[in-house]
Amino acid sequence: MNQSRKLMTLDEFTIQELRNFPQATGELSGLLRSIGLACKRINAEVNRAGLVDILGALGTENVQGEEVQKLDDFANKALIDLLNHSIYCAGVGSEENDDIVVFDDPISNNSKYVLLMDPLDGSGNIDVNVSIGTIFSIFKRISPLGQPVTLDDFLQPGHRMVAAGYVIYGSSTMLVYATRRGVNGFTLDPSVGEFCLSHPNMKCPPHGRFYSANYGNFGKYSPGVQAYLKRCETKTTAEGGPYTERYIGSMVADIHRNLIKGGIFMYPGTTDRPQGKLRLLYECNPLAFIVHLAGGIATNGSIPILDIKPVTLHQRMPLFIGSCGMMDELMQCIRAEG
Ligand code: AHM
Repeated sequence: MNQSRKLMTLDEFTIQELRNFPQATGELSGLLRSIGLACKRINAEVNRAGLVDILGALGTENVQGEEVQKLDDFANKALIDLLNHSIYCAGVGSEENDDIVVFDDPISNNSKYVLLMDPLDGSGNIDVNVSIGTIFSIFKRISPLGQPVTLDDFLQPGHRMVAAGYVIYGSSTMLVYATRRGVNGFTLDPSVGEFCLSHPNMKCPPHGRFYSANYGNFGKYSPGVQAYLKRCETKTTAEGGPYTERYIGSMVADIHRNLIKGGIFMYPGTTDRPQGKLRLLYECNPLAFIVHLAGGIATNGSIPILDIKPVTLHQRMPLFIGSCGMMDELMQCIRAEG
């Protein structure tokens, strides 16, 4: 490794981006910095999770009726507290809160942006040391400045998103951040505590060999989805080799791998859960934005995820997302088989 190579930190990167936009106020960069700081705190807790009494369930249920893990709760509070004390965000919608959290003070009411987040995705994996992640998306409010934000500011279709990202707490900790200018990945350097640009201008390969689905649900998938999965079992990839099934059950990790190596991830509707499991606002939308900006595709099986107008904060949506060539093949199967 070339030791003299200068790694650009997340702060340096956002400042450099600002230089290209003299009219920018710096609010979005400030918001990203706050998210980065909160995620460093979450990372520290995730890394210590086996050592302190923070593993396991808190004993309460979130609005989805799922058990809240202690780390989920910590991550949710860390992000909301930090954003509340910053001056860059007018309110937050979180998977862990029933309603939006409005930062109703004179400075926050003049912030342009609202944030939606899944503070700790894949939390069912916390106890077993599998990679988990924080997912977020940023929208410009549609309500007038100077007032508290309203629910409508959060229920905007994904194509209006300004930025989105995720942090994966894995073998290394990485922040992947997308704006309309592209997708960039920053790896946390623990020696200096900074996210450093390690994956500039990320592109999702058009083809890949990984397909990720929960096979336990196979019998409950639609004929089109079953046909595609059978196709992956029997046909060869665009490069000629076999497809490989990889499903971690932690979508940030599954999608991160497929984004870098090429692949497809799906959480389809099932006969007993036609809308699937994943939340449109906290999981599908931000990952769809990132993958789309990297050249991939994300749909609910019939329309692009980013075109869906949300109806409620916590609504669920089937998700098919990944390399454009593989997504085309999937859509052919869905069209042919239903
Ligand atoms: P969570 O928000 O409770 O963590 O659930 C979301 C996770 C995704 O990360 C993952 O892809 C999916 O649930 C796995 O679900 P399943 O175990 O049903 O395959």
